[in-house]
Amino acid sequence: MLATERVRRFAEDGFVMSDVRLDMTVVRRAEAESQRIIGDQETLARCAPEPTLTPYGVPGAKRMFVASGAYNWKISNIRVLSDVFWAIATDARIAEEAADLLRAESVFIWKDQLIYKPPCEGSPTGWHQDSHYWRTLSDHNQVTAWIALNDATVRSGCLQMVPGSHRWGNQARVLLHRKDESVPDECDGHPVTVRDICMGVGEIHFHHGMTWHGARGNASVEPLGGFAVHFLGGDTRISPQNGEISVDKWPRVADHADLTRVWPRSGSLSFQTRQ
Ligand SMILES: O=C(O)CCC(=O)C(=O)O
Ligand code: NI
Repeated sequence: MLATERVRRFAEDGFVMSDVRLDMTVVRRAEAESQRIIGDQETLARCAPEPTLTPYGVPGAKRMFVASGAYNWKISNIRVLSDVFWAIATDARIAEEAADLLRAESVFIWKDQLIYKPPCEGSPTGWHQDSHYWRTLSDHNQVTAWIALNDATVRSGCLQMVPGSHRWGNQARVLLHRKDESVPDECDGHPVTVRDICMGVGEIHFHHGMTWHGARGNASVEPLGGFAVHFLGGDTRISPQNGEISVDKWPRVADHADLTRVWPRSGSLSFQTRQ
């Protein structure tokens, strides 16, 4: 897809497929790394218990029991635990596409996370907007690249997106208080439709920080791994502390020493805080 066509579709729908597809050798290595880390008590002991709240490059791990006795896993910032994931998260081809979509001069990694759903009963992911959780950021111009480490189908736990929903503002109030896994039929006069995003192994899909999305559960006989990298532009500002009100005085992402710049590229990117 031409860059202009990708940007146009992203602006309209709030999501779009990437032209990049990872090599099978890289995907297989990432899968093996997922299994290694999930099974390594020593590494897990160094992870914070609540992944969504971890700052910058701090790894976090959370497991959620499913009825079969297996676990759904979320490992955040797995790139600092694994050079295989580091290489994928900083892949220049993905970063360049993210720069187009963010319309940003420079692109940084905000967070990453591995989502792992065991076979047969891996639980669904509820409807949400990623940027709603990132309250210390001055804007909602973020983009997530979701990379399929296995075939992601309706049966195995593919992503689901609501086209156009990135333009409807923060609807966390609507999304997070629903009793079931459904979305409302309409939102402020906009009809709500749901699209399943079926992907082959190694394929990459982008969604905007405000796009309504969730994911199906895994009812297939294989595990489902997804690696999500959340990107933001260098001009976004980060609040140094909760309650700070002077956005102008907040440091720009580009001035933060702790965040890894992935675009534009200058030389090689070394590990930031490899643990
Ligand atoms: O893969 C999933 O279950 C959810 C992924 C997600 O919410 C994201 O990548 O932002
Ligand atoms: Ni999400």
